[in-house]
Amino acid sequence: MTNAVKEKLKKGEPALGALVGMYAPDLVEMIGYAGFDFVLIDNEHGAFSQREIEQMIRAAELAAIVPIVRVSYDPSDIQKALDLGAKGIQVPMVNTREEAEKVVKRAKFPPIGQRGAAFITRSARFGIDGGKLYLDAADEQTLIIVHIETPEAVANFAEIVTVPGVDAAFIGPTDLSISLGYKEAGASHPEFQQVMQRLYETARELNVPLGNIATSAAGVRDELGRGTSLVAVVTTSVIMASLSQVAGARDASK
Ligand code: 3PY
Repeated sequence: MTNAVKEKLKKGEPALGALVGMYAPDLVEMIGYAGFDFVLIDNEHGAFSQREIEQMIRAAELAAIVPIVRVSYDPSDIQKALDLGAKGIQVPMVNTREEAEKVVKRAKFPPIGQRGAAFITRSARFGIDGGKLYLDAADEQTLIIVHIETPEAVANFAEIVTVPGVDAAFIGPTDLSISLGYKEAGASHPEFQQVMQRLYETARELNVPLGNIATSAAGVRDELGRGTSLVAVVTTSVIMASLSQVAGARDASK
């Protein structure tokens, strides 16, 4: 059991993923065949049943990409996502070191954490090998990503990202720009970009991989250019831009 995204981050290589907030296993397969490294199944803003998350994870495995679940705020969601076979979790609104420590505790088995163990889960291959292989490998292979999206999280950034077990921090530019008061200009506001710049510098100094979203190929190039380690393309934005462009062809031909 390996986690190709975690391996890339360890080697200092960026990983490219796609954020999907709707139940669409076919789309997950397409993302894999298109060459992405991971799918970020967004159960913070998307509406999935646990069974649907399981099917999205299965599709990711089929297409050989790493399934990461952005869980909801409910703590039991971390356990459920990992038991269903997620190879990583992204936890929204982590604002303090204590919250980051709680996330690690929920995601790792004793003695490191308090994740409940069962040998019969899908992630443990339903106990076919006694589940032991999974228990041995899971803590090592599970990717733990904390979401930085409030002023409080920015103030506590260094303390949050240095919690042992946290593998990466992910910026939420929409939430962060709104909560910092840049609702109108959004993430493009120059002062917001300065905040981002400082987060990038601190992450570099601490050698912590940073993630961010992108909504286009140009956005992906920009993110990779500034050293973003985990780039998640928002599939809804890409699909809507593409649909709008195609629909626009009708108006252009009038
Ligand atoms: C945000 O931009 O706030 C997000 O949550 C996207 O990851």
